[in-house]
Amino acid sequence: MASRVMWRLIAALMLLAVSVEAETYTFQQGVADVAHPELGEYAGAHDVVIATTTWPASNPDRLRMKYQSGTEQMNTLIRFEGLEVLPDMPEGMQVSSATLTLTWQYENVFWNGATVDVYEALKVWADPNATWDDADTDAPLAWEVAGAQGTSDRGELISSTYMGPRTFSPPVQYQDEQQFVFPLSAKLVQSWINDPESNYGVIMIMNHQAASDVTFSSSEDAEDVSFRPLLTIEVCAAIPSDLNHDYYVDMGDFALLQAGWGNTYGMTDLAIMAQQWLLCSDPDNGACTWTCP
Ligand SMILES: [Ca+2]
Ligand SMILES: [Ca+2]
Repeated sequence: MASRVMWRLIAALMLLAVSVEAETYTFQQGVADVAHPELGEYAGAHDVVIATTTWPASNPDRLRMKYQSGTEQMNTLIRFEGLEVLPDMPEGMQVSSATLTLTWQYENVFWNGATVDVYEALKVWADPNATWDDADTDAPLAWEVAGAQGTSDRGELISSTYMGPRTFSPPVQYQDEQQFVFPLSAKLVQSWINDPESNYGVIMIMNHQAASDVTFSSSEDAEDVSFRPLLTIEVCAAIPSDLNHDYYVDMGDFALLQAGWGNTYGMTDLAIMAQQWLLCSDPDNGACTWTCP
């Protein structure tokens, strides 16, 4: 029985493998995606550091996340506009993964290893006029909680990334031009493509469990455009049982399957749906390991 289910799953995957192909797109300020030159040179990146000090104003070419209880804090806001330039996705295709790559630049050395938390930003923030207290000093529009830390300022935690150890003795440092990859939410990035008006980007905050400080190139870094923040989007077929493409396998998909049994969705095996339902009713479940064919 188990082997029969497995065989059907393999057959379903093989069918998908021949019918669709994954596609990867990159967005970096002033750079054209070599795999998709038709999209042209990208110019939609915005980033700004909001801080309890005046550091950001004199360092527009840097992004920084810092937490030091009672003294200094810095959070970074990043937004990639214009993602609707992506070609219309064929039926059944959607963003399957997205990451943000940042390039390390020396600023401080002798700190603890850093953990950077990424949240969805929920307010329209201005570049470069966002500050620690205001999303936009011109509007004016204040953050609910200074530092964009209120529930109307930021959404759910998207990812929490430990960047590795740093110690004074023995001296272990992050290296100049070392790249760090921060996972984003595929569902969120898909929403930026479908509804550009809802794209407020993300806010990156040093995890408050431990004081630490990290510095990266911003989209204004003129030294080398390849140091600038890089958004990578992978597009491929949705989880086969996610019939309504909302990144969950749940009752909504089952209802669609019932209504269109045997013809509308090409999904006629309840065993496959049940297996994917168990794993993927919560897309943040690490066991929901659907990957592009
Ligand atoms: Ca900037
Ligand atoms: Ca679904």
